Amino acid sequence: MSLHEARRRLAAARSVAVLTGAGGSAESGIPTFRDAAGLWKGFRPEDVASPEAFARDPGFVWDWYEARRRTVAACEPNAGHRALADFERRCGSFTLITQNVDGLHTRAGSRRVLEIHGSLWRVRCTGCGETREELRTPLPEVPPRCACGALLRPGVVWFGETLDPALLAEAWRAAESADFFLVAGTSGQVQPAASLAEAALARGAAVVEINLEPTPLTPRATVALRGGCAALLPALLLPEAPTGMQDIPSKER
Ligand code: BJW
Ligand code: ZN
Repeated sequence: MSLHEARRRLAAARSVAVLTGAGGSAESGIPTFRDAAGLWKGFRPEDVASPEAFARDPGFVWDWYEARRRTVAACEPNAGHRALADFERRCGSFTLITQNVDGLHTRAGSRRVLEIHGSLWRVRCTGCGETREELRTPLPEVPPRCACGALLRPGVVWFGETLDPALLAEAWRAAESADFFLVAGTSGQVQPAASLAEAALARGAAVVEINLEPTPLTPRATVALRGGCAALLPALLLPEAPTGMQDIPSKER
């Protein structure tokens, strides 16, 4: 019933924006951050993903990123990533905003992806500031160094760091002009990403959430679909919803 309602709202939308989080890649085999068996198990996030942690022990931080790069390199995009890529090709006005740094949306065929938390596959020099792609894993040396001699760091956004202003501005524009805003696989605990859905709600957009669990957004979502992204993104976005998907437990406003 609610999947039906979400599809009806989507069919009526002129401008669509999507925000994805770690839950979107969970079914590809990539651990999330805050679930019980998540990436942070045994660590406080700030102890690994922060400029202070890197300044204290760049080798430790790089070991963690290298382990993640290896995991991601061995994983494939799932049916949810593919459904988003397919939808982009059919939708006139579409923006995909992701908090994920794994690159799986692009590997699935999405053309324009706003990677607001950066990418595991980019490095940036802490000395000269040069940014480049780095696809090799394992890296020849850990921690890696730039030709200028300074340490390279992962091209991601850590706690306490600002997001790329141009990317963030584009994400805000998309959220504020969307009449359908989809939030998939994110706990909504990290700012400013979590506020994008609030902005869309404030502008009167239909906000549809896909998640295994309730989040702070759930009570205010127009439709909250409870389930995994790999099944629900195709069920929502593909032209023909697979049969048997009409009974997804959900909450409708
Ligand atoms: C499934 C599923 C399946 C599972 N299907 N669903 C205002 C108030 C308070 C604090 C702040 C504030 N503004 C800024 C801050 C500070 C901070 C922040 O937000 N802290 C909060 C934790 C309180 N934000 C920042 O520092 C940001 N910078 C900033 O705002 O700059 C200005 C500023 C600076 C300082 C002070 C004030 C302002 C930067 C944030 C950068 C976040 N970086 C990370 C690491 C990136 C690099 C890396 O990957 O290593 O980004 S942290 C981590 O969290 C990562 C993720 O992108 C991000 C979000 O996580 P996500 O995707 O939601 O994952 P989970 O695990 O939390 O949730 C998974 C969800 O999926 C769950 O709900 C599951 O149920 C679900 N799920 N399987 C569907 N199959
Ligand atoms: Zn350099």
